Amino acid sequence: MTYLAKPRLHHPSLTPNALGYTRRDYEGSVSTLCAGCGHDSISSAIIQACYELDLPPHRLAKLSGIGCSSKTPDYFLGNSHGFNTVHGRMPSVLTGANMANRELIYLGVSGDGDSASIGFGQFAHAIRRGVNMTYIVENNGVYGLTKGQFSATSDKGSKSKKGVVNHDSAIDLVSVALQLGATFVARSFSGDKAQLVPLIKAALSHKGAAFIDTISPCVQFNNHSGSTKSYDYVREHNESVNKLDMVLARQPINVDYAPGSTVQVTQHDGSVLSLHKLAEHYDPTDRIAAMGYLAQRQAAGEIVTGLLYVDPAAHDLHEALDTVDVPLNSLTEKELTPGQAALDRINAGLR
Ligand SMILES: Cc1ncc(C[n+]2csc(CCOP(=O)(O)OP(=O)(O)O)c2C)c(N)n1
Ligand code: SF4
Ligand SMILES: [Mg+2]
Repeated sequence: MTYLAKPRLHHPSLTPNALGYTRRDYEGSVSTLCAGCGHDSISSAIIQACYELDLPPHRLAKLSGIGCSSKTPDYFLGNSHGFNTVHGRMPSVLTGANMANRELIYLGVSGDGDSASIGFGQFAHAIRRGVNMTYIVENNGVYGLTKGQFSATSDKGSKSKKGVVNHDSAIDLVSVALQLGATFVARSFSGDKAQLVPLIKAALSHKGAAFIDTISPCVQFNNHSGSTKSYDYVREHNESVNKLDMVLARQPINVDYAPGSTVQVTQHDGSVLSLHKLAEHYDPTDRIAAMGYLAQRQAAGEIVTGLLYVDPAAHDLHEALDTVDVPLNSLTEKELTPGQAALDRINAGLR
């Protein structure tokens, strides 16, 4: 048996959401990850976010690659569509699924090895194309599943569990996502649920490529004193740029305006992101400034977290390609074979 199903018991005190589902309905099977693994906390944040957003589980599609992180979709959203793809290939499968059926909500879950090493090209192209998805990297700086080798996000100078020093420069996926044109870019920490849950809710409501780099300590191989992805290191160097509240479009929207300290960002679906500034002068709608700020704080040894950039008027790949408004499998023979006159018109347009 490769997984353990959870008993279908609902505690009577669990509160149902607007759809009548409890948090339990968004869970998956029992996790087989190491006790204390950051990835389990991210699964829990995903469950909480989907429950709070009242998302119908059958409208979600979760996709992943290979790795401990990529195993996690088995541990949440047990009633949603799922596809555990090949190592580093999740982005292209997600892009294809999204092109075929634009009505589902796409959640890509990956690891730093999966996205910054073998799948770096796949990651880059899905982001630059603006695929409408939430893309979460569970970033522990190692290949956890294959026993702790450095990944491409391991910081230069950081040490392995056995004391080996990493001499290669790290790829910072947040900086790469900003440079490639992602329209929602955030970084968080698996140990900070108060920050992570609203970020996931906002990303799931965003139309376009939403990327969340989540530092997620690997307790087995990368939670020691020489690591820059350990619980202690991240807690000591975490610098949050803002505190996020997410107000759903279907609720009456009354947000508190605190002049000079709160930014309101309305997304395409009408939901409002209320960002309370913690870092002075930080503007999450200025992409170039965000890139400069990140580089500056990184040089000072800080790990910047929070919503780093959002473009509220983002466009996605379907708009760029001007695709039909409905899933491809709902097209009838009449639409798929419009006849000789339509073909003649197309041919004439190409001459
Ligand atoms: C094509 C291919 N190459 C290599 C592997 C071996 N492999 C499996 S998981 C993995 C790395 C996983 O690291 P990461 O994505 O960071 O996930 P983590 O386990 O750390 O969560 C590797 C190299 C594989 N399964 N397939
Ligand atoms: S090996 Fe590391 S990443 Fe994998 S389950 Fe254990 S703690 Fe998590
Ligand atoms: Mg990893």
